[in-house]
Amino acid sequence: MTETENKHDEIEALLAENRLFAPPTEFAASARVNSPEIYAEAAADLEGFWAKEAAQLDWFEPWHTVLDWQAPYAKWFDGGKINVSYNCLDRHVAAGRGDRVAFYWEGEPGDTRIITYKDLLEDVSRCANALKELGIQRGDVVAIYMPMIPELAVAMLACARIGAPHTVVFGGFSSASLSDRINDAHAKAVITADGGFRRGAPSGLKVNVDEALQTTPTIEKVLVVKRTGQDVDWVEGRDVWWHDLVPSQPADCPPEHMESEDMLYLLYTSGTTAKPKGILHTTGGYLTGVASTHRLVFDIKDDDVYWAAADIGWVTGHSYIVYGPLANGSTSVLYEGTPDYPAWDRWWDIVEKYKVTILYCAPTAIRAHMKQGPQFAQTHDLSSLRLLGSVGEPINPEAWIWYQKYIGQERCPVVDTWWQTETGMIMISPLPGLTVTKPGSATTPFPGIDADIFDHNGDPVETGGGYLVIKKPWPAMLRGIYGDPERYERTYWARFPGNYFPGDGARRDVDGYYWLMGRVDDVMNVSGHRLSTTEIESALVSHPAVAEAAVVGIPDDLTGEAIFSFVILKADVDGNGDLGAELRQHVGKVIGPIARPKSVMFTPDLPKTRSGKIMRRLLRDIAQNRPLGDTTTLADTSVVEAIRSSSAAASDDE
Ligand code: 7RM
Repeated sequence: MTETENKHDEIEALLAENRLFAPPTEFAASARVNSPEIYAEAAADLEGFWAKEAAQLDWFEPWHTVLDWQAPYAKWFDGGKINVSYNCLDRHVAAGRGDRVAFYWEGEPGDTRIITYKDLLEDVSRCANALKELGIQRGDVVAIYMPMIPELAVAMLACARIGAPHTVVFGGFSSASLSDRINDAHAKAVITADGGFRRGAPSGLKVNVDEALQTTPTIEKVLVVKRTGQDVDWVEGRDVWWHDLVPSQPADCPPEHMESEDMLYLLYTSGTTAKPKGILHTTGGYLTGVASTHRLVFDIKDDDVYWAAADIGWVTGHSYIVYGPLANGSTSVLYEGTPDYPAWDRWWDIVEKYKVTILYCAPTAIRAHMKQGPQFAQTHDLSSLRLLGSVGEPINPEAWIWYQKYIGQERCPVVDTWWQTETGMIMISPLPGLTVTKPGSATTPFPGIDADIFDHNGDPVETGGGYLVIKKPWPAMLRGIYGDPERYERTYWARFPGNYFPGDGARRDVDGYYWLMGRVDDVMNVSGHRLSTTEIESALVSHPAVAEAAVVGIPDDLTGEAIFSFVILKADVDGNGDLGAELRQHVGKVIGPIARPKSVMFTPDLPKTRSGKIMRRLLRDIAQNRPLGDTTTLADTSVVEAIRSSSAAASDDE
């Protein structure tokens, strides 16, 4: 029996990927984890496992209870007192590692700064003192709306130092999104900049803050970094220049002794409805989870130069640019700009220049590089790289292979890491010295993570497709949706009571590997078959002409729903002739006739969030010629018009 035959309501698994990649012998030999006992040990004593991980941090006072679980509310390391900024900075300096580089920062225009742990501790302490002078106290929420400059990390750590939860809002979001988030969080101050650089041009941030603050009664102060030098409006008594206030502060600020369960930050995710959810993360468990996963998934060693090419305004930046790497005393690259400025080799230039050893990025970026072709990477020395990571979406097998071949030069393991804003930390991922990887699979749950796949009744699916669930609490899990416990319980815990439901579909293969299949809200129902977006998109991307693809279901008289596909071709391919028909055939051949798209539309671009997630909701609107719904989290609003004016869809005429 195949994996799909016993299903009536779950998600069908169609794509078969048989390539296997064992960890290179040399890599495995010196890896932090190269034997499998860690999984059994963690499973046998989950609390003991996480307590051991937590003990690698410095606590002012020990916890009395590892885990207090009153579903769906967890307390980790209750009674413990800890400070995140102390763990990320002071303890490394105290251990004689103050001269280690924390960040090699590179601005988009090419300006650079090298920041050691000692520098960072002093900058953070000054900023913390400045915040206090502005009236910010322990428990006050601070909104941060900044470009990718070192002051962004400094601001987050300064908040953590004085116990003021932060909420970072993407620099790309509109003033309306900013004011919504400020109001929901009752933020008391904003830290921002005059503007930031994007593709060579300064783009304003302060101007959006001014606009947002028309409707935010709780904001008292605005601290402004000068980055671009552009003109800004100024409100006396409210607005303060960073350079006037921060550098003159004392470089010493004692860290607050926080409760393990005190709030560290809120991060808003848009979800399916318009009102964003304030995902609440706390202190001791979160830091334990991100430090542990960062160390083990990325096999972090002292001489690594680690680069998460992501935005700090995304949870990936919180956990794996700021908190995880700094807790581990790592040396990181921090880059302000886009991968294509001034040319498509910018990333590879950075890898060569700083001798980056570990690169972590999103499939959307990999596919964008794939679209341009490997020649940009081939003109640079990438021999320093030893490990590659992926995050944010399912990575299509072809993109995985391209990444492994052209960037990893067939030498580097690839870790495809599944997790969410809500999980705070990586949940499903290979351990690079141990796991035999399969392109397109996030492989198996991290030690101490009890994941499963359920059918619609909540019964486990041994092999085949269904709903991904997490059955036991983990230390970096969200503690709620800020101000809305009812929504927290309904969104994550009502579908399978007692189990966390992340909203993703997944399938498990005969080896127990997990294959993420996209959001269950995007599942299409074609003639009674429930099909995931991921597999059909991967089938399209496996055609040599295709760089990227997105599919959505649209109503169809005959089949209930029909598959409508949007396809971005590789840079050197011409989409004329019968390519649309050929692509439909191709999908039919690779995964079966039921999955063959009814329509193929060639498009120059796709609507995405800033972290690269395709906004299929908008694609459904476009496919059906409807007016667009909410577009506030769209990274680039011109994309939709570009798609609408592109070539008419090639349609199935059968
Ligand atoms: C880290 C992040 C979360 C959603 C999640 C998935 C998708 C993320 C992967 C993935 C397949 C992956 N946080 N997702 N990583 N799907 N494989 N490796 O992205 O809150 O912004 O998004 O992203 O659908 O639920 S997030």
